[in-house]
Amino acid sequence: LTIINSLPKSLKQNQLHMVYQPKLDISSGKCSQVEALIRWEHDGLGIIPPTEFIPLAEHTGMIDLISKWALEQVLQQQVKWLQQGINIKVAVNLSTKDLENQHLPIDISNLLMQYKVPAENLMIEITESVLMLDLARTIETLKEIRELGVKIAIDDFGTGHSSLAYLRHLPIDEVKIDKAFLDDFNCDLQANKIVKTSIELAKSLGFDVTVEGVETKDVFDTLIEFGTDTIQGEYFSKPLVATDFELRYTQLI
Ligand code: G
Ligand code: G
Ligand code: MN
Ligand code: NA
Repeated sequence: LTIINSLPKSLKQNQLHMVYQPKLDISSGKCSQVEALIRWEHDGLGIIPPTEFIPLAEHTGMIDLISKWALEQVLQQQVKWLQQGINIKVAVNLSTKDLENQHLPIDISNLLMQYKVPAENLMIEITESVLMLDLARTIETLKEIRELGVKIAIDDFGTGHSSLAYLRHLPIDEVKIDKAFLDDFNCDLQANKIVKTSIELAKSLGFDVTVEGVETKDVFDTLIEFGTDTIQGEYFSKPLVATDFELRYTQLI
């Protein structure tokens, strides 16, 4: 718990930054989206992975601070990119805790106006654990965010307890199939079938599909055959700091 106590100070001292992982649109063969992933370089402790501090932040209520920082960081970056002619959608990971905050839609709306970034350039990623909240209220909150023009993705799909049958009730745009399914992709026919079926079902429900964690050409080729819209993973690009992304982007468009 002590590391999380130093978070406000670390934020002030700019010890947190975002990296951006490009996503490849299969139909255009281009990069039109990136996912923002938070990094904390603590001056005493070195790099603290988000899998360590995000749960602590959720537990202590400090997630509000992180999520607000993350949204502002991404919108500031968008302002710079739009000025450079880089017009892409950026996805931000929010916590299930954020969805419990009834002010979230108005907060997002205010930030979009403050930075003058088009709503469609922003995507929110939430995990399927949002389904454990009050469903009616969650749907209402997601609807309000989506009415702003912001896109919504369900992240890590397949790791929780829900099914696509549940997702059909949610006002979302995209399903991101968890990288865990790719672990034994080639040697495990069952894992392979789950991914294929998930892609087909998600698409038949009208959602875009991203598969994440794609590391090899074999998996990449198979996923294209399965009909995924977008792929994300080290085969295409690892997460990059903003300036590296800018260099890479000119090669990607
Ligand atoms: O980038 P990496 O693989 O280390 O991310 C690990 C986990 O941390 C992922 O589940 C990712 O969704 C989460 N994560 C990364 N950045 C953020 C962020 O800005 N906010 C939240 N809430 N989670 C994040
Ligand atoms: O938000 P989400 O849980 O989807 O977080 C994505 C995580 O996956 C990040 O921590 C990111 O660093 C990681 N990641 C990105 N590309 C790859 C990949 O090709 N393989 C693996 N194993 N992890 C990846
Ligand atoms: Mn994510
Ligand atoms: Na994931």
